[in-house]
Amino acid sequence: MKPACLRPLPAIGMAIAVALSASCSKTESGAPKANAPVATVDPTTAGSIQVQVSYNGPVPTPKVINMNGTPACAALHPEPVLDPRLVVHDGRLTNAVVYIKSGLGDRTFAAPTSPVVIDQKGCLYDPHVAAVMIGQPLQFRNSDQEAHNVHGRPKNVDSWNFLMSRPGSTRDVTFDKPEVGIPVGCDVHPWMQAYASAFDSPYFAITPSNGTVELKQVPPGEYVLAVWHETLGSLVKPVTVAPRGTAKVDFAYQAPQG
Ligand SMILES: [Cu+2]
Repeated sequence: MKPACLRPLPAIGMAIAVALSASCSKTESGAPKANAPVATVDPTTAGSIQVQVSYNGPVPTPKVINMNGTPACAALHPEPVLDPRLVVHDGRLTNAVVYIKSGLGDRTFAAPTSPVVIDQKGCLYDPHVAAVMIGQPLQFRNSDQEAHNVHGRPKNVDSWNFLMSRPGSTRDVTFDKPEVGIPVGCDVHPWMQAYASAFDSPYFAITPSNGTVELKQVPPGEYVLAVWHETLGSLVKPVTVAPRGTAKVDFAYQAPQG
């Protein structure tokens, strides 16, 4: 564990800490297996995994987010904004993170250089759930006039916390280890919550409203596939990808009892 690169400010009227060092704009860089050769996937044998994530049971009526504590935020939303923590359409779950949990062995994969963006817009995170590869920038953008701080609270990688007060500003975070479901929040506006994940392979996807994703260009092999959701937790299943084959995996979460 590298030392945290962020230093708390003395109390300035709100319980936030702000990164003081420019070097902290990227918390970490580089992959832990940087010396290992990057895997090449043979396109003539690669297969795919089609995944459907379902939610069985009654879906609670989403709550309306109350922004009245910050009138400037509330004024941006003439229509009610619904809590995004459990979104189900026709029994399919949105914002579930599907990924290969194990089975890739020692393969290492090159990370895309293009960032994945989480925008702060209307005092909300867009998207609510995002994922990158290790070494790929996760870019926070502030499209609001309102100042936000971005506070990541991971378990394994270094935490981060910085203030974004300038409209249009961006700031990148990168990861040197995988971690799933890192809570990200704004301490100024407590309803602002997002989740970030970092993976050491490109085999991950976040379910859209139809609850269905496809992991492509997967080498033939036996894997453990996992899905994570912020309120429902994790499920795992084994899956075998045959050469040029398409494996299908259905995950089904059950509605919590009571
Ligand atoms: Cu905020």
